[in-house]
Amino acid sequence: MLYGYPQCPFCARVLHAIESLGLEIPLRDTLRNVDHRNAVVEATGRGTVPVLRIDAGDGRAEWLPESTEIVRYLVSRFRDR
Ligand SMILES: N[C@@H](CCC(=O)N[C@@H](CS)C(=O)NCC(=O)O)C(=O)O
Repeated sequence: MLYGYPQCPFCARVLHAIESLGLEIPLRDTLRNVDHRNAVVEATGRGTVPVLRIDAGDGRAEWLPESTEIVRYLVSRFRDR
């Protein structure tokens, strides 16, 4: 799950990487939905986006901020699928 919004250039960078890698990662728009923005603030302590929520599958989640770190993570995990 990616938290952010398309008009944000840092989010757009991540969205472009997601598309290039052929991934389907839903966008939770923090500009349109205050609940999504609040979730980011609660998880990271700030409202800065993009933030990637990585669900472990057991109910736990890791929240990864910073566009360059998110792209790095996605490329390293999914490039050679
Ligand atoms: N270094 C961050 C910068 C992200 C950033 O500045 N995002 C802006 C939107 S484009 C933002 O969330 N600003 C509001 C805030 O920081 O509370 C990254 O690369 O992800």
